[in-house]
Amino acid sequence: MTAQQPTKTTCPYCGVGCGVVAEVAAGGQVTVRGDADHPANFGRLCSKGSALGETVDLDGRLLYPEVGGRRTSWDAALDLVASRFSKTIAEYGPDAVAFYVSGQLLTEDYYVANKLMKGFIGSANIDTNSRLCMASSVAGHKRAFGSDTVPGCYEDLEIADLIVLVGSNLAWCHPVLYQRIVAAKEKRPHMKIVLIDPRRTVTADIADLHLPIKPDGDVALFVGLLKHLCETGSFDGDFVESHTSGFAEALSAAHALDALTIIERTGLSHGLIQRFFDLFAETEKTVTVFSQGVNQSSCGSDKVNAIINCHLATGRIGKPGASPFSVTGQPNAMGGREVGGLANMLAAHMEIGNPTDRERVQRFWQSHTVAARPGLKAVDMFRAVADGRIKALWIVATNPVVSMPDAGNVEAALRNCPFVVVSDVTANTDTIRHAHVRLPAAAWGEKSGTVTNSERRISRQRSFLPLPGEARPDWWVFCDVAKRMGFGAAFNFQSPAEIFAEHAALSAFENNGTRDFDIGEFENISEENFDRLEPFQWPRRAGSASFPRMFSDGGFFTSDKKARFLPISAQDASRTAHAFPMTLNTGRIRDHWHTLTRTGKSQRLSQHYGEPFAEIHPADAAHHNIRDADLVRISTGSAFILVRALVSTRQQIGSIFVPMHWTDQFASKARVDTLVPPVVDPVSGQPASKNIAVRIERFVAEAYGFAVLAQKPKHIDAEYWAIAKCNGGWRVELGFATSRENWATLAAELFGEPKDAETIAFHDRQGARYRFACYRDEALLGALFLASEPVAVSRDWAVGQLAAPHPRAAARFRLIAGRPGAGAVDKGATVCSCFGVGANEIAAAAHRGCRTVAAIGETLQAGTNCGSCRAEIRTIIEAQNLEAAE
Ligand SMILES: Nc1nc2c(c(=O)[nH]1)N[C@H]1C(S)=C(S)[C@@H](COP(=O)(O)OP(=O)(O)OC[C@H]3O[C@@H](n4cnc5c(=O)[nH]c(N)nc54)[C@H](O)[C@@H]3O)O[C@H]1N2
Ligand SMILES: Nc1nc2c(c(=O)[nH]1)N[C@H]1C(S)=C(S)[C@@H](COP(=O)(O)OP(=O)(O)OC[C@H]3O[C@@H](n4cnc5c(=O)[nH]c(N)nc54)[C@H](O)[C@@H]3O)O[C@H]1N2
Ligand code: SF4
Ligand SMILES: [Mo]
Repeated sequence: MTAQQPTKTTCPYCGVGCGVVAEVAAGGQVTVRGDADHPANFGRLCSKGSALGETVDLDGRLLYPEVGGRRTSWDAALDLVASRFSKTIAEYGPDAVAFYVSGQLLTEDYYVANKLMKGFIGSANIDTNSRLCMASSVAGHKRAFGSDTVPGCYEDLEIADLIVLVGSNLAWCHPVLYQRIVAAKEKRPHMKIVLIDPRRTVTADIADLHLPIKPDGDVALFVGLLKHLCETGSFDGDFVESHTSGFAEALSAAHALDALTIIERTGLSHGLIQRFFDLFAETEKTVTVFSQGVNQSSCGSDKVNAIINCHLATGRIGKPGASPFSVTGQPNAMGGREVGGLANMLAAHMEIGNPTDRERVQRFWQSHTVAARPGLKAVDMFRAVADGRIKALWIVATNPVVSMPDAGNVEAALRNCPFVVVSDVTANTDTIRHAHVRLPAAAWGEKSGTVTNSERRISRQRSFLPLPGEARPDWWVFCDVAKRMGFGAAFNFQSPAEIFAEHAALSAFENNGTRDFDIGEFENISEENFDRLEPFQWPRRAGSASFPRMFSDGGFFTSDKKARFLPISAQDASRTAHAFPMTLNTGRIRDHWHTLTRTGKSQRLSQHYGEPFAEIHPADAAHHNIRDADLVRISTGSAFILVRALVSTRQQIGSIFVPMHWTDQFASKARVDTLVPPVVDPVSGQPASKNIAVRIERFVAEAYGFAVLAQKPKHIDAEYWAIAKCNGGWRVELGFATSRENWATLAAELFGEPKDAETIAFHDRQGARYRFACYRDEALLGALFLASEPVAVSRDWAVGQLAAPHPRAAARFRLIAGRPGAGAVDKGATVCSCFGVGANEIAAAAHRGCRTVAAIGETLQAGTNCGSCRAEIRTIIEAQNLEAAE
């Protein structure tokens, strides 16, 4: 194999949409660096983007089509899919089938899926994981602007004087935008940042003001802000008069909310609220960034409109440094909205409820039918699968058994569904295990097309790896099934470029400025020009330039071109009850992506957090007799999970935070969505994944364990286990309800019974500690540490032993004693995953005098590559400074 020319493409993770340059070395090794020319990141990358090269191997890939768990040909698999869908439609009508797709599809994949369902099958039962992600923002935009338009752009974050982050953990979830803000604030120190989040996240470290709001207190806060803007005369009368309607009604709804109720609903002090209100009122250049703390709520759409109301009142919309800004999660959440991938939308930002739009799209597609009404939104769709209304379901590029609310029932629904097709890149997921037909999809690096990021910028994803096994791109699979269902003429695409051209043509079709989404410039794009396509922002009408911002002079997409204020009243959002007194909040961590199918393959990214956890305030922990590192059982009436306790003052009293990432592939019982009830926002249908009433208790374990293993164990028999990739193998955390007479059987189960291996064991009866280690020649095959307390062995050191040679007996005994030898340093929990630097090393360097993040970088390299850990480094330095001052 010879080295290839570098390929410019786009990161497949978050909605920042960073440009990357991928290189394949002669040995096949992939390296990825930031693309200095891409306007989203100008060369920067975060920890996930930097580790992309580690996630493209074929380990764990689904490479061949399977029916009933057996390998088959594409022909046989697709014939079966097409005939079962056609038969179900013939027998029960088009609404008896459904597609559940994903914001991680490319626009071209998405376009053909939507065209097939809405234009040819004739049902709108296509919904997407964007329902769990962006639906409330879409609903809010449409209610206010008449269209789903994001008015601002990334540059606004650098030129604003005030950035209000609402329900966004930008430092971890949109790290390159966070880095851009940090850099801008260093240049313009007067820039202020306000964070509104119940938790004091790492993002709080750059905030001038943190409002630890009560769960779902945001509506009250922003309705209160509107009232304040009015009372202090801080609104833009001209803008309101010329470009909006409904101001008076919105104000009168706001006036119904008195100051005491705002304090009660937000849980914030009068002083904090006033500081925020004054700052907002006096700062013209204000950007309000919002994300899942806003969207994923039973009042998510109202939160969005309460925020937009304040921007409309002040005329701060689509102006340099002044806009409301919904940041999208997935790499192509926006592209999915553009092709109409949600059940209540039609292609190219047209309306499924509008007969003229429906007729226009049908004419353009030259189809015999078009869905006449909106289809089922995700939660209702899985309900319909459960009660048998949907009899054939095709799931593409999403893992709903993990990520949907009511995940236990979602899984049961799939188990009972007569026909489930799953297209995925991964052979084992919690969802694919229920598929009758498994279709191997081409992964990032192998597929080609476009994605749209949070600032409406469309960029190319380009392939640089060959298609492995028999994997095929998703667009090809949809088109092939459409052909087999008899719709060949409309799906005769030979390449993503042809699909993109049709999508562009539809966006411009009879548009004439009536619809926001128009990329008519590209309706005749050639293969060659598609290959060369540079990132650009929409709209891009034929013959005209892009608009970086929209609506600064009105021109909304409502019938009278005016934006709508929405009258909003704030309800009490508390959900806790006597039996379930704690609020469960869920979300993301820095180095993992969703259901771990990709970041779980990287040992670097699995170091930051190696197991599922619950963050608990010390007061709640004490109340429930839970100590740091204990196991904790979190339950609702019908389900429970088991995770590690992390006691932390970042959490507010009464709330706990659990990440969404862990699946049955990586832990015994940590699918947090089994606890999330199917409660949705009534307007958007988006689930409320951040405010769930639960009970917590200490899981009384008689024994705890920790193991490092060169090979992944096939089966683990423990009430609690969590497995993560590490350098040289796997690490496993264990918890047992009851201790065992004979732990040797567990060791045999974990290590297998390798031939020619030498096992040494150690049993300390007094301390109730057992240790096993297993060697072949000088290599450690595995080590197991058990104790009656959470195992206090340095994880980092133990993992390091997998790669180290063990020639001498003394070192072997030191290992089972669980103690680094003299001179061996315990690095502590990994903070910088790019260079593998641990918390203890940073603390020691800070103690020795490195008192800035830059100084730590010079000494240890930590924080000098992607910079995602810089906020955590700062926290460690500050803790050292405090210690020094005491
Ligand atoms: N590392 C990483 N980055 C990612 C992803 C990932 O999996 N991993 N996923 C991507 C995707 S798809 C998405 S959608 C984005 C999500 O990006 P974010 O929305 O930033 O991430 P979350 O952690 O889901 O939630 C954000 C914050 O909302 C807060 N919150 C909870 N309830 C409330 C509330 O009532 N009010 C307010 N104001 N805040 C509240 C939570 O405490 C949390 O800190 O991240 C994207 N980026
Ligand atoms: N409790 C709780 N639940 C949540 C959230 C939360 O904050 N809290 N967040 C919600 C949000 S915002 C989101 S976006 C969802 C995300 O949840 P999911 O979409 O379920 O998560 P992913 O792990 O990204 O799943 C993507 C799947 O597609 C596969 N895949 C990757 N690339 C391709 C491809 O090119 N083609 C095909 N066919 N398959 C591919 C991957 O292997 C993986 O199985 O979770 C939602 N669920
Ligand atoms: S911020 Fe990180 S995850 Fe998001 S697109 Fe950029 S490199 Fe990828
Ligand atoms: Mo998302």
